[in-house]
Amino acid sequence: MTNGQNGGVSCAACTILTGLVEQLAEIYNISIDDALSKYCGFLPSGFQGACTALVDVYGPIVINLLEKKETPDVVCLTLGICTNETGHVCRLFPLPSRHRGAISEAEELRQRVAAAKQRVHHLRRDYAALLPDICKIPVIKPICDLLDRFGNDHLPVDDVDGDYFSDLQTFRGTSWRGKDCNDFDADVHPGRRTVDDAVFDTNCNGIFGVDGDTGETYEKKWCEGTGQMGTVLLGDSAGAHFHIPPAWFTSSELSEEAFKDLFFILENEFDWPMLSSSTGYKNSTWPDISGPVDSTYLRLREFNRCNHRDYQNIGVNGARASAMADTIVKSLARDGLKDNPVFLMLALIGNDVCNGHHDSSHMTTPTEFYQKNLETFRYVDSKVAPGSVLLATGLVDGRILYDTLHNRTHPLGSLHNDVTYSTVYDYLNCLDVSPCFGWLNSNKTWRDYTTERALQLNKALKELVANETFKNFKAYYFDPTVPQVFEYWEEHGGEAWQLIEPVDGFHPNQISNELNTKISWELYRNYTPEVIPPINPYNELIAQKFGDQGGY
Ligand SMILES: *[C@@H]1O[C@H](CO)[C@@H](O)[C@H](O)[C@H]1NC(C)=O
Ligand SMILES: *[C@@H]1O[C@H](CO)[C@@H](O)[C@H](O)[C@H]1NC(C)=O
Ligand SMILES: *[C@@H]1O[C@H](CO)[C@@H](O)[C@H](O)[C@H]1NC(C)=O
Ligand SMILES: *[C@@H]1O[C@H](CO)[C@@H](O)[C@H](O)[C@H]1NC(C)=O
Ligand SMILES: *[C@@H]1O[C@H](CO)[C@@H](O)[C@H](O)[C@H]1NC(C)=O
Ligand SMILES: *[C@@H]1O[C@H](CO)[C@@H](O)[C@H](O)[C@H]1NC(C)=O
Ligand SMILES: [Ca+2]
Ligand SMILES: [Ca+2]
Ligand SMILES: [Ca+2]
Repeated sequence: MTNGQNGGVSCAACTILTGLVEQLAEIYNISIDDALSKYCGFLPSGFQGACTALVDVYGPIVINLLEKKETPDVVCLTLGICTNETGHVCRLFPLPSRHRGAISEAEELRQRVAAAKQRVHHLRRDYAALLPDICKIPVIKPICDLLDRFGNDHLPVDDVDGDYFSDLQTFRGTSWRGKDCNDFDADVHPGRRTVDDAVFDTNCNGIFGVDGDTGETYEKKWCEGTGQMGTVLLGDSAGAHFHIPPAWFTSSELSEEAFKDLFFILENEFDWPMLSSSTGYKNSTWPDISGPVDSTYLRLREFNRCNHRDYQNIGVNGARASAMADTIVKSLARDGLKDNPVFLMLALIGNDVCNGHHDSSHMTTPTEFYQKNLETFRYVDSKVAPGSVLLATGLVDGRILYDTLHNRTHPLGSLHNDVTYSTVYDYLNCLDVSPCFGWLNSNKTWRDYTTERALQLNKALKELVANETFKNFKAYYFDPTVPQVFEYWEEHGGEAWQLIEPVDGFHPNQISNELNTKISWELYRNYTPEVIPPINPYNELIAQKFGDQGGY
C-alpha cells in the first residue's frame, strides 16, 4: 500500500480512530478523555505505551474539538494529519446537518477547519519534534520491526534447516505450510516422496514404522504409488483469506477481548490461510469468523491420507502477475525429483487491475499478463514432479462488490447508520489508499473500465493455457466461481452482502471460501475429472493405525 495523498494512511488512521473514540464516549456516556484511555486500555499491553504516547501528543486537541461536537474529519484536518494538497478535502463522517443547504459541503468543511484551527491555536505543539518518525518512538519501534519481518521473500521466518517449512504457526509457518516435523534436517519435510520411513517420518504425514507381519514400512505399503499430491496456492490476499476483525471497526464491539490476538493477527499479515478455500485445514475458533471450512487440501487429504500436511499457501496481499513471477513464486518449496506432484492453483483475481491510482497506467496490460504468467508457469515447471496439474483462475468481475454494498452501512457507521460503503470507498480513493481504486468507486465509468481490462487479462491467460505446453504439468483455465457462489447462496435464502468481508468491503469471507471449494470441485468433476486424484484404498487402515497423524 502506498502512503497515499491528502494525508493518506495516517489520515485514514487518525480519522477512523477519532471516530471510534467519539462513539465510545457516546456509548458509555463518558468524556472524550476517558474514552481515549478506554480505547488504549483495550489494546494488548505491548501496544498500550504507543497508544498513550499518541494520546499525550494529540489528545488535547482531539478532546477539545470532539467535546465541541466537531467531526473526526475536522479534527484530523485541524491537526494537519489530513491535508488537501490535491484541492479536495476527503470526508468520511457526515457533517452536522444544521448548516446544510446554504453552503456546499466542501465550503462548510473548510470553514469549520479554519474556525477549529483558531480555537485550538493555543494547544498546538511542534508535532514533528514530538513524534519525529512514528517508528522511532521507543514503544512503537517493536511494532514496526514486527511489520518489517514480513520481508519480501514470503518464507517462514523460523526455519532452522532452511527447507522452507517451519514448526511455528505464524510468520509463514504452519498456518501457511505443513509443519516441519524435523526442523534440523532439510531432507525431512512435508511433500517428500515415499522413502523408507522405517524409524522416522521423513515426509511429516504421520505415517512411519514397519509392519511386523510383512517387514514392509507402512509408508511403502500404504502410500507408495497411491497418487499422492500436495496442494499449492499461488495467489493474492483473497487466496490467503484476508480478514480484518469487524469488532475493531465497530464501536459497540470494541473490547479487550477483540484485541487479544492482535500479535497473532499481525504476524499472519491479517490472513487466515488455515481457514481458506485452498489450504484451510481446521474449523474456525475465531468468534467473528463463522461458517464451515472446506478446502482443496482437505479434499485431497480425504482422498488420500498420505497427503496429510502437504499444503503450501503462497498467497501474498496485493500480489499481481509481475510480483508473482519475479519473487513470490520462488518461495515454492518443491523438488521435482524428491517430492510428490502438486495440485497447484494460481489465482490472481484482481490486483492487476486494482492498483489503478486515478489512471489506467498502473493496470497490467494483456501482453504483460501473458508474459509474466508464462514466467510463473515456467518456474513452476522447473520445480514440480511430472504428473502435476496447474489450475489457473482468471480475474473476477469486481462490480459485484459495489452493486452489493454501496448503500449499506459500513461498521464504522453502525452506531448512527450514517457511513455507507460508497462513502468509505470514495474516501479511500480520495486518500489514494484504496485496495482497488477502479472497482471500489462510485463512478460507474471506472467500474466498467476496470472490468473491461480484467476480461482482456482473462483472455490472455486462457490463450496462454491453450498455446503453451509444459513438461511436468497440464494447465487448465477456469473463470472465477464468484457468480456461482452468489447464485448458490441466494438460492439457498442468503443475501449477497453476507458473502463479503465487512470491514474492507472487498474480500470473499468464510462462507464464500467454503462455497468456492464446493463449486470448484463440482466443476472439476464435470469438466476435468482427470485432475482429481484416485482414492487411496488404505485410508481406513491408516486412520486406524495413525489416528490424526500428528495433527498440525
Ligand atoms: C450521562 O452522564 C451524565 C453525568 O456524567 C448524566 O447527567 C447523564 O444523565 C448521563 N446520561 C445518560 C443517558 O445516562
Ligand atoms: C485547503 O487548502 C487551501 C489552500 O491551501 C486552504 O486555503 C483551505 O483552507 C484548505 N481547506 C481545508 C478544509 O483545510
Ligand atoms: C469441522 O467440524 C465439523 C462438524 O463438527 C466436522 O465434521 C469436520 O470434520 C471439522 N473439520 C475439520 C477440518 O476439523
Ligand atoms: C440500495 O440500492 C438498491 C439499488 O441499487 C435499491 O434497490 C435499494 O432499495 C437501496 N437500498 C437502500 C436502503 O437505499
Ligand atoms: C467518472 O470518471 C470518468 C473518468 O475519469 C470521468 O470522465 C467522469 O467525469 C467521472 N464521472 C463522474 C460522475 O464523476
Ligand atoms: C495463441 O494461439 C492462437 C491460435 O494459434 C494465436 O492466434 C495467438 O496469436 C497465440 N497467442 C500468443 C500470445 O502466442
Ligand atoms: Ca524447516
Ligand atoms: Ca525439515
Ligand atoms: Ca511418512
